[in-house]
Amino acid sequence: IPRTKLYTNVFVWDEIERKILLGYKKRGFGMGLYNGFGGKVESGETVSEAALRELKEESGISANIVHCGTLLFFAKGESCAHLVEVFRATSFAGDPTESEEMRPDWYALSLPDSDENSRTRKQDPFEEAAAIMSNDLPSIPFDHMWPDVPLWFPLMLSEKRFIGRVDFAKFKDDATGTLKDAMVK
Ligand code: 6U4
Ligand code: NA
Ligand code: NA
Repeated sequence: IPRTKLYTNVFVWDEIERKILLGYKKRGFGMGLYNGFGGKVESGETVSEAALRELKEESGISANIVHCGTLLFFAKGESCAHLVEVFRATSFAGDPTESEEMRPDWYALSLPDSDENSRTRKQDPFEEAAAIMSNDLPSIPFDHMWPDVPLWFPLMLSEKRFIGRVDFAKFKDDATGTLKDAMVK
């Protein structure tokens, strides 16, 4: 069993207004990508405490959260794996505020493009209504997120629990890295 670093990642979305809060990462690991809010779990805190602390530090938002998935990341030649615990907010308070690390903004809630998603989207009246209601918001920038995101994002949005392993050819600080292989259930 490899050594692992433990991280959190929290997604806040609004079912009524069909929008989701993402942060543009300004520095460090994943710089230049959009993501939920999170970071390393520090000693002496629980994973949920870390999730709430990072969410607050990076976005200014307080929330009630539930755990929705676990992702284990490996990269070739790295001695350390990354374990990311993913949470979603069931309610939240506060105004999104830019921090040194993240620039938060709302995006129109949508699914990543896949043949299956675009087929169901056309038939889904809620998606159509959402497109109209969130007209003035940009859509989720999946092309500028970690490449594993489209694999589990639909499960998170439909409130299914997920667990997955993702293998990268390389972890990169400032780019998406190369996805070698991925499996999310
Ligand atoms: P410092 O700079 O030490 O304060 P910290 O905020 O503790 O950093 P950071 O920002 O490096 O930690 O945490 C990385 C964030 O990126 C966590 O929220 C987990 C997330 N993350 C890393 N790899 C990911 C991936 N492949 N897919 C994903 N999220 C990932 O969705
Ligand atoms: Na962080
Ligand atoms: Na942080």
